[in-house]
Amino acid sequence: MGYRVAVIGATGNVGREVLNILAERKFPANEVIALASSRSTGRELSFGDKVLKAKNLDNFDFTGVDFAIMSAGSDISRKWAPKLGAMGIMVIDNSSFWRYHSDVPLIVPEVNGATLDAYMVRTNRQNIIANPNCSTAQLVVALKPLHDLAKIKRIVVSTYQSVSGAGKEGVDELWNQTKGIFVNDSATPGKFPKQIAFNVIPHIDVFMEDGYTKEEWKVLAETKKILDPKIKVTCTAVRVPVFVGHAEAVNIEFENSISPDEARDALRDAPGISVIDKRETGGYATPVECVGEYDTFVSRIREDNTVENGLAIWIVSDNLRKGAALNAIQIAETLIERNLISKKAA
Ligand code: 11C
Repeated sequence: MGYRVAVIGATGNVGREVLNILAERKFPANEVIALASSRSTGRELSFGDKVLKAKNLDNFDFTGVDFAIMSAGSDISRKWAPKLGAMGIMVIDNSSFWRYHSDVPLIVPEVNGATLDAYMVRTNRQNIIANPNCSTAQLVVALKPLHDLAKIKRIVVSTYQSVSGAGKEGVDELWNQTKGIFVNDSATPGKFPKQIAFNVIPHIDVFMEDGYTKEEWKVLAETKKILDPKIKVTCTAVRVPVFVGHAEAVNIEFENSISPDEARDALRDAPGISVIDKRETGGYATPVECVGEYDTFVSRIREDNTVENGLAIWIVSDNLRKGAALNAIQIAETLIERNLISKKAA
């Protein structure tokens, strides 16, 4: 007998990846239920070699459900997560709504999965676990082994984020603008503030008072919450005309000395990381090669000699997988592995 898993927002980019990955990893589920808004009810979705029909979230009876994996945006998470959590369902939430609440854990299993033990023995827990923003997830996976080795003081991050981070509308807009320019030289912005085809846009999410964008602030706030609040973080987040896969150029300043070789060895030994770093033409990872992969790829590991103990690295990962769906499922797997959840239907 396995777990009952409700996938909320199952028809979106991330929800469909959640279904794919649950099937691929043979998650121990005896039932997976695809839930969506009334507008998408009845839509057929692939789940391994089966097809699931999306059910209406508003009418669904959650009795007996063990996990709710939510990827339906902040408004739905704000409304539903506390109700489901109060029913004893473990809610794993992909939206940003709960991430910054001090009593909600923000988890990347390879980095801080062990903190779930303390959370799950707390009597006042809300049963809500937050999944980070895609650009943070891959960043902290790569930083963790380096922080353990030489203590990170400061990072400067520049992101190169694919359009799938902005949902299906973002993917459609890049496709339509690319075709439009090829056919008759027209590209109408809609989802993105400027033309995205054959362009890059230094603006993701809303602007904040200090001139940074919310996406840049998320990288800062989430890195501190997941990895270490003492690390200083500055970020420039940029949208690029790539369908799937976020890349990041990161300059890291350490407290202690660390060579590129030491960093490479530590990264090779760390979970969830593939090092591709040949220092030759093509000897590095790019977004198209990481689509559909679980790992975070680290390349271009070299000294940054503008600071005392500095390294520069390049990080690439599938933003719909490690950045969202995969990480959420790994959180559920971590709860099971650490004996932190029992099946309701068992
Ligand atoms: C993007 N990183 O690429 C965003 C998408 O806070 O979960 C994810 C937003 C979030 O546009």
